[in-house]
Amino acid sequence: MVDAEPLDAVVIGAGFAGLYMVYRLREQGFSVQGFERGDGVGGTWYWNRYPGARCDSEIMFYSFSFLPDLEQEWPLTERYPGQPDILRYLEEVASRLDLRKDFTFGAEVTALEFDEAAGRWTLRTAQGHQVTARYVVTAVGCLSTANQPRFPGADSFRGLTLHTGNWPREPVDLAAQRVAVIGTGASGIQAIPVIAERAAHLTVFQRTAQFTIPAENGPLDDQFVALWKQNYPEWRRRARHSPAGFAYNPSITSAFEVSAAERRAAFEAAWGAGGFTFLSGTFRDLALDEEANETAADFVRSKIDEIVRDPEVAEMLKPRDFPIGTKRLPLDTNYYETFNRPNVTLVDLKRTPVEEITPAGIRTSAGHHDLDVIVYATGFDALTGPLEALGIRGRGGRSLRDAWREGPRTYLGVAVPGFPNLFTITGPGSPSVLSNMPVSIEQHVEWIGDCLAWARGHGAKVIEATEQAAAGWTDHVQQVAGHTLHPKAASWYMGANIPGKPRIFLPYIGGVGNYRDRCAAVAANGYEGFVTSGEGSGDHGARPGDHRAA
Ligand code: NA7
Repeated sequence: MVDAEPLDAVVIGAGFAGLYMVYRLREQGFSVQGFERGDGVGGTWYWNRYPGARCDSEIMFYSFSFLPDLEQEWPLTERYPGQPDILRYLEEVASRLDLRKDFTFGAEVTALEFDEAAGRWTLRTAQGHQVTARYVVTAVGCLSTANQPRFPGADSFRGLTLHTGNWPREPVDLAAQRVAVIGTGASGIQAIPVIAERAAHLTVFQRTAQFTIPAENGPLDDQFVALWKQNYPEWRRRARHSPAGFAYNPSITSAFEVSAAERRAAFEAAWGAGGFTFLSGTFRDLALDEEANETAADFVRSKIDEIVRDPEVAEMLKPRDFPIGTKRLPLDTNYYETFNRPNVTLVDLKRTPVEEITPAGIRTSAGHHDLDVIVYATGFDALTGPLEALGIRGRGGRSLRDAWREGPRTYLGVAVPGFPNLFTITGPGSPSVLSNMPVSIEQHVEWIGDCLAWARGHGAKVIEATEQAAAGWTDHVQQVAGHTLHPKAASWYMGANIPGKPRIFLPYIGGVGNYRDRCAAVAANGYEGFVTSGEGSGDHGARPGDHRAA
């Protein structure tokens, strides 16, 4: 399957990012083809079909802002949209914009090689497609390469083995089954209460206890929805210029400006209201000051004591290894409550580690658990994993994996020196997973679209971030993270969940609004930090920033 027609651009992925990028480039008159390994659109929401899968962003913010008609028509049913709703939304977007014809589905990209003489990329898939394109835009998501631990004997298990991030499309019947869930991150915390209701018995294998905050999910009031829809443009504007892509005001009060009783009352109110504002909306120093952070952590531990009836189980569930919020804070529905059920057992893997998987279950140092199903809720090789899996080779045949051996080096999280004409939507070094994704995705898609239009307008065939710009940005990303408590946790933000992965803070924590301004300034200054050349490699690097955007 060799496509002889050279393209202007290829886009990899058909989630929020890939759908909008293909649409945008098509509208701008570029010839563009999307490649997607799944058999349909959806990205994250195509793969994560596990029981209880739901978005932790509120539904009002979790959609595109560039489709005003759909924005008005789409029902805002529950506070947090479930996986089936989001998938339906993206399918509707694909239909309305007639996007499926521009994608090749069931096509897993395994090689992307840059031809320096031609200034073009060649893309190959495992299924035998081959195309060339001037530009590559990756829209592969930040959490799409599953982390699959290799326990001894794992292949011998006779029951069903599943991963939350790669859940089958056909319904999985867990009724009357003895189920294990390994992992208590955001996915495990969503899945555990729902699986517990269906399974005969559920054993939860916990390595690190997690803080979680009630989601307080539920139907949205009609009047609230009507008012929200009337004011949508203003909500969207505020989200774009906010710290995390939501239109809420962060607190300006320190945890120590109030009395202990007032502090507790503030946490109690936020716990009752549900959602991420438990941290950002209560006190301004929870992410910055260990003592302040500890007041919130203590509050959650006290809630665990209130909710969980068995004191020994409550103790096992209390997180003590990291400041609250430095690992992604999950939102839950009845998570701690689930451990009061008679059909649920909690196993602490730090005390009694897994020794092996057997044909009949899991053996820990304390004994054997008989099982029919093992669910790995063990997360992802975040941010860098999905990009490194594409087999990207840039100038001099250098692989991206090699270039990032000591951690990702990017300019604005959107471009990589040595890899010309390659753009990474929500790549490492951008707000990405620390933000409401559709807001960050729209900003990247629009910025990349403008950049390619500018390059075309200026006759540039090759555009590439400079080493210097990437070094400056990469240092800045680490510096900003260093002002927070985040580097103190062994989190996937730090690459700590993957053995051998460098410990570097991967996303940009400087805020969505600030980041947007920075990107806009780069564009306004003639794509400062990029170099362009007219044809192939001929005059590479000849014209750094000598154009001004129209
Ligand atoms: P996470 O947040 O990475 O959670 C994975 C969980 O699996 C976490 O509790 C890990 O424990 C545990 N884990 C990972 N490897 C192992 C091994 N080898 N043995 C036992 N336990 C293990 O992934 P999620 O899918 O829950 O969430 C990812 C993001 O998706 C989420 O933050 C949202 O943004 C959406 P650990 O804490 O590392 O000790």
